[in-house]
Order: sequence, then structure tokens, then C-alpha cells
Amino acid sequence: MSKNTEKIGEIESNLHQTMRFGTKAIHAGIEPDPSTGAIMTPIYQTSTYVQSAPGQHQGYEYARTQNPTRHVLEKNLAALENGTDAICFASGLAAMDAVIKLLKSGDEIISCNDLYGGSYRQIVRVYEKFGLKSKFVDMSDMKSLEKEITPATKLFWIETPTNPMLNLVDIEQICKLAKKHNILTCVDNTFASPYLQNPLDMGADMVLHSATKYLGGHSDVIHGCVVVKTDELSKQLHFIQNASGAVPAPQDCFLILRGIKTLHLRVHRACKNAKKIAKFLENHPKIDKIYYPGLKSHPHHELAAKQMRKFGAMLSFDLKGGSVEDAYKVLSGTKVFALAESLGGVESLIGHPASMTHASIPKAERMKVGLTDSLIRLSVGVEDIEDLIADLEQALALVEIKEVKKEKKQKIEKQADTIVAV
Ligand code: P1T
Repeated sequence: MSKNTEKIGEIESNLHQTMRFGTKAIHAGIEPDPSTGAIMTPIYQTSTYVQSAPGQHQGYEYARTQNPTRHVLEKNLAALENGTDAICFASGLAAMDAVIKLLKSGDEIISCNDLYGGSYRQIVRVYEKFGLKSKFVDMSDMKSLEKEITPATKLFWIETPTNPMLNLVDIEQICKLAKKHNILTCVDNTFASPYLQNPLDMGADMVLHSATKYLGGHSDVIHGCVVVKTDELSKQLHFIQNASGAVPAPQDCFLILRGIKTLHLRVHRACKNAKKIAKFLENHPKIDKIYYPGLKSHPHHELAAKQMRKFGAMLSFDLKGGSVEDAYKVLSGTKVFALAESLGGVESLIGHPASMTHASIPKAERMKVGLTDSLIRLSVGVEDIEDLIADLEQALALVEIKEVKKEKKQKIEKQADTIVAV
């Protein structure tokens, strides 16, 4: 790197530190295209770059290793999470895969016991056979967490808020504990988005996003990233990015860059809608339990108020009676909320974690954290709140709350168990 480039990098990084979030989302790391003045970052749809002589190039050799569209996105993401760098991948799980590859056989990961089913599946079903050990524990209890640490423990995998039970982990406390034992920390910040929470500021080493969700925001792309605090982690993860090769396509990087420009507006509105829906459900006679950190009744409400700027737009609930049949009626009965996997898009989604996003977690494990077969999850979008509430109201009117007979409940649960995990 020339002295001049280093200087420009330093000025840019100082500028990003003084920008507020909305300005960073739109401008950080983004310059008009130098060859045409195009204000939007071009999609550099190329696999390679011409060299004038061997090794004589303009910083780009081969598109698995470097791509200008991806490079701009990485600078923008680093600024949003107050990191030194970001490393982009083809999906959230590909980003996680790269983080786990920082470890070696015999090392141990301690993770929260309530997390996205695909993350659990990767740790257990992909990496255990390579000799990585894992434990899934309640990360809100620091004392018992510290007892689980062994000399082999090398990574804390932290999801907060968790998917789908909306539990919180105290990032500052857990990162202090990790530092004491020389353990790396990676916080999956997908449910919050960088608009609501910046784990690197609270001591984390890495932040992961399934950019498929709030960062993209329009349900049209699969993408993932890791944002890091140190140059050393940046170097190691860029090495894995290139050596393992799970890179995102330039068109997908463009879509994430475009999505980020309205991240603050979308998440702001979605949080407002979610709060109103949570209040509506809390007072609804057919609802048994509601999980939303914005409600005072939520066990981690105060922690949420401390470490998040707003309470998010994800919530889960259980109907009175806990019948899977009733849950299915609501899941199939909404007209504005679409029944689908995923979250964080402008459109509201309704989902059934037990058979959809969390089917790869054994039922006994799910039940320990309250993830019942009748739990319903909402990803609240940015539509008009009156329409969202009216939709839930009419779907809830389809169920008549009663205790279902035991054999019938088992039959329905068996049916839910046969659905293939994503
Ligand atoms: O789908 P992908 O981009 O690979 O991201 C995986 C992922 C990682 N972390 C969290 C917290 C997630 O929620 C996800 C994906 N989740 C869903 C598809 C879902 O509907 O919950």
C-alpha cells in the first residue's frame, strides 16, 4: 500500500467515525465511480482482470480474491459496525463457516442453547466429525457459563437476540469473561442489525450478519458477512474467504449495498410496528405467551434497553392451549403476513420454527428453551400497522381455544416432525 493510499484510508476512517448512522449507511466507503461518475457502485461482473506484465495490475487479479463491488460493500459494512474491516460471503452460514475455520480439531465452541437451527446444524453435524467439540448453554448465566470453560474452549458463539425465543445475552459481560480466558467472541447480530446494536463497541472480536435479512431488506438475495475489530482477524478471514472460496457474486453485493441505504428507515418503521403488534398480542385473550424484548414483562427488557437502540421487529408467541392444530390455522390464515422462512424484509412474514427454521434441532433440545411445536414467529415488516393488526385479528378469529385431546396432539406433532429442515 502506498503512503498516499494509507493517508486516504486514514482520512476516510476518521470521517466515518464522525458520521451518524444514516449518513454512514448511504455514504461510508462509497465514492462515485472514478471512470464515469456513476453515483451507484457499478456491478463489476468479471472473473479476472488484465495485467500489463506478470504481477502488474491495479490491485485486482482474480475475482474470487478481489472484486471492486464487494470491496466497496466491505468498507461500508465495516463502518456500520465500527470495525476495521468486513469480509463478505455467499450466505450467513458461509460466513459462519469461515469463522469456525479459525479453529482447529480438538478446540471447543461454547454457544447459546437458543439459536438459529442452521447454525446449530453446522456446529454439530458438519464440524463435530472434524474433531471440533461443542456445548450449548444458557449464556445469560455468567457463573454457570464460566464453569463450562475448559482449556479447549476457543470460541463463544453468541446470538442476541436469539432466534426464535428472543432471549438476550449481555454482550459486555460475556466479552469480559471471554477476554479473561483468551476466548474469541463472535456475535450473530442478524436479528438486531447494525442499526440497533454494535457488538464490537461492547468488546466482541467479530460480528456476523446473515445479510439476507435486514441488510438486504428486500428478500431478494442470500448473503453473509463478518465484521472484525483487528487487522489480524481481517487477514485470517480474508485468507479463508479466498482459500475456501464461498464468495458472494457482485450482483448480490450490489443488492446488499442498495438495501443498506434504507436500513435505518426500514428498521425504524419495522420496530415501531412490532411494538404495536406486541402490545396487541399481549392483550389478546387467545395468546398464552409472547416473546418480545420491548415488553416490560420480558425477562431481558432492561438489558435490551441498555445494549440495543430499539427492541427489534421479531417476535414469537404461543396460543392458549398450545395446540399445533390451532397454530397451523393461524399460520395458514394470515393474508398480509406471508407464511415463509426468513426475516428482515420489507414484507411481514409468519413462520413455524419447529417445522421450518429450527427443525434440525432435536425436539428435546428445543423444548428446553420453550420452543414448542406450536410456537409462531413473526418478522414484522414496514406495511401499515392497521392492516397488520387486522390481519392477525382475523387469523386468530379462526381458532377456538380449547385443550386438544392427547392422541390428536401427538398425531399433529408427528406430522410437524416429518417436514424437512432448511
Ligand atoms: O440464510 P443465511 O443467509 O445463510 O443465514 C443463516 C442465519 C444465520 N444467523 C441467523 C440468526 C439466522 O436467522 C440465519 C437464517 N435464518 C433464517 C433463514 C430464518 O428464517 O430464521
